[in-house]
Amino acid sequence: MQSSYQPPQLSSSLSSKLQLFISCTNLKDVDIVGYSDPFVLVEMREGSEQQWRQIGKTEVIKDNLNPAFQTSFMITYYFEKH
Ligand SMILES: [Ca+2]
Repeated sequence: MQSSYQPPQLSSSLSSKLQLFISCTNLKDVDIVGYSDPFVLVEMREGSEQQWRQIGKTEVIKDNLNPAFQTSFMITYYFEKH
């Protein structure tokens, strides 16, 4: 008798979409007048990739050394690789 069982695809079952939210605390003040105007540049490198790939950039928040950014980023997280 032949089995028709198919093992689940590991690569798809061990990954999940994540929504990243970014905040910072106690940033350095580099503005002469007021406080710094921070933003975050998000880059990712997956698996054997050599180059960092730009995922995106948050908005600029004026005069804030403890910013909580509104912009979020959807990424795929692979559980077996980290
Ligand atoms: Ca400023």
